[in-house]
Amino acid sequence: MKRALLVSLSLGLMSAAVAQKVEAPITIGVAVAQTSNVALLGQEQVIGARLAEKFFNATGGINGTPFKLVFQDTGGDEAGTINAFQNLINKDRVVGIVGPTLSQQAFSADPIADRAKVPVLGPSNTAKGIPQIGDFIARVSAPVAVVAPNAVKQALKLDPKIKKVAVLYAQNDAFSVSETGTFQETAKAQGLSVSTVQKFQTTDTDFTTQVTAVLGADVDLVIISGLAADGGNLVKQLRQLGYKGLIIGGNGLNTSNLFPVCGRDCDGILIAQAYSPALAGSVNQLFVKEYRNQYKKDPPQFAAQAYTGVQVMVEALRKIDKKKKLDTWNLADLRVELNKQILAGKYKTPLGDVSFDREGEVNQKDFYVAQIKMKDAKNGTFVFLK
Ligand code: 1QQ
Repeated sequence: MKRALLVSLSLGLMSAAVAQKVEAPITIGVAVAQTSNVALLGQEQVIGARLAEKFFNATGGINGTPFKLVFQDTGGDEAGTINAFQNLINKDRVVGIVGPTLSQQAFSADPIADRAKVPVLGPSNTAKGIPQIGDFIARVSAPVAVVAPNAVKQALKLDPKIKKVAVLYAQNDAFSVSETGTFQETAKAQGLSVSTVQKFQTTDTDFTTQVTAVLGADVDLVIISGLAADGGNLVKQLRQLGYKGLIIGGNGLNTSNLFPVCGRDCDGILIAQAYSPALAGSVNQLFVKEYRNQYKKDPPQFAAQAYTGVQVMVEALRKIDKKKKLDTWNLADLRVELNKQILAGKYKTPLGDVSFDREGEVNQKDFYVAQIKMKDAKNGTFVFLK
């Protein structure tokens, strides 16, 4: 009697242990800016990632096992990003990381994940050189070299008489430096003359010096590579001091969180897009429907890209799990396998069909340009022109 009880007790304990092993949670890390000025961009990424978590768990998780996202706030700088990555890698023991928000942050934190052999998918890192950081670094955010030129071409379509351009960029931000390079090359390739190049810092709030130089150069197009807070204030000061021509904003201004910064002066800004809510196909249209239900507007690019980042990780995990049940207890091997599978796969995402080259650069087909249309001082929309 006693012995039978002991046997069944220990059997029970064993099966509990086995059950626990099978149910070890699958966690994917998300390291984006949830605080600081960079959260103007990062907030949209949190929303996109959460929508993906909800949708892909509702459609079976990893072949029947739910997964969980673990968020670590990077803040706006490099130190916060390194800290967030270290927590995700060592404490939360995630299989892979979607993040960070800025290329500036990626250049300092991605090497840590690469050395730890943890796959990273950049959801919004568009500077030249990101996938080349290491074997474990890939991105779903198309680079400035393929996205930014579309805005210049669109500006010339709207106003074929444009001849002289002023270019401004944040010199303390890796993405802005990379993007302005592309903008300047494109302008010259299109036969425009770059009359003045002005620098600023992402922490600047007063742009009088730069705006004075722009006005003095008598240009008919201004191109800005910065982030949302500085970029928005720069636009506002350009308009307040009398600049009347077209303005192109780079990817750092690509959010409706810009609207409260430049208000009515945001009106007319052209911004190239790596995402369109109008893209046909059920994957995007389901995403759009879910986003509209919750937020009563169209999803923005940064939400779509973060959604795609989570989706790629989930679909790669599903593939691995189909071949052989996921072993989250052997995390080091799983991370390596996940990295291989991410790069090998093809994905139908809100961005369209996505795959990767050997270095982890995203292959994506369609790009667009939108123009900001303000309704009043706080509310506006992105109107797609292309
Ligand atoms: C980068 C970017 C940012 C402006 C996106 C949030 O493209 O840092 O690469």
